[in-house]
Amino acid sequence: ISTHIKCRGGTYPRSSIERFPVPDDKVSWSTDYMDYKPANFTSPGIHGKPWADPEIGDPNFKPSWNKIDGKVNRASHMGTYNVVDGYPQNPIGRTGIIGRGVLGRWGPNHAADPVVTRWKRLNNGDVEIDSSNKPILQFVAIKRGDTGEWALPGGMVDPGEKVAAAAIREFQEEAVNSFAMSNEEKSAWLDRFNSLFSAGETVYEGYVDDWRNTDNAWMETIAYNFHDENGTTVGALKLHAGDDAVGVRWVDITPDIQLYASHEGIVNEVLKKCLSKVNKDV
Ligand code: RP5
Ligand code: MG
Ligand code: MG
Repeated sequence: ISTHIKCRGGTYPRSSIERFPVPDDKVSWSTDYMDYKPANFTSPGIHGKPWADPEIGDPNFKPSWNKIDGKVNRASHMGTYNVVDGYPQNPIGRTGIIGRGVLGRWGPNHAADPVVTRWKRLNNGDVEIDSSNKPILQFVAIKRGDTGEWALPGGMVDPGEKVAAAAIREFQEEAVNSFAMSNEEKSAWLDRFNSLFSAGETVYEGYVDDWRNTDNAWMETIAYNFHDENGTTVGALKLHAGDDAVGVRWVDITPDIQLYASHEGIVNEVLKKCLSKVNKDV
């Protein structure tokens, strides 16, 4: 990903702040943009939240940029980012807005995304084939409460949490509503799918073109594929939307699929990977 589109132009969501226009050729920080006058916006709602940083300049806030800072990972998957006058700089470029917007962390905000997949099957159990003779891959998508878009059931990594564990926890919360389960039920559920989750493969790590990004705060993720080849484990589950998800279902991965942020790129990578394994096995 060498540019961003969804976090440029228009009104910053859940605010009345207009992003300063950034044409394609002015995204890069290495290109001069003399007239660039981005609005400064940090949502009042994040102040004092346990998951949010203090303001830059607060005497009690001494962040270590570009590294693991206590329990908070302030390193980027995109390499070393610049810190200009105390403010981390978006590694992709300008977004038309400075401040943190609705994001809690200055610099990278780390998320984890589970891509849970199975082959689409006919009633007789055979794998369904598309018009170009390829098996159809499906993944678990949730409908986001904030934008109404279909998305991976991902979420933020908690301080100190392992990223893969965050991906599995978010899947439980958003796609099977683990909030309705007791702690015993939750760990029994994890044990039941242990072999699937421990065989997860990393399919993407890096920047996410998320509408919340600003010049000083942005989303990054690690996406894992948990693939149920026979459709008998997670593939046979009953799904229940939970937390901030307002819907959940199995969605066919097609090349023209449209999803939240950079998620279509991620699921298309998973499709490529799963199809290449099928070809090897034949
Ligand atoms: C996206 O936002 C990530 O890829 C992840 O899916 C999600 C995390 O944010 P929340 O779902 O917690 O809002 O950028
Ligand atoms: Mg969540
Ligand atoms: Mg989420």
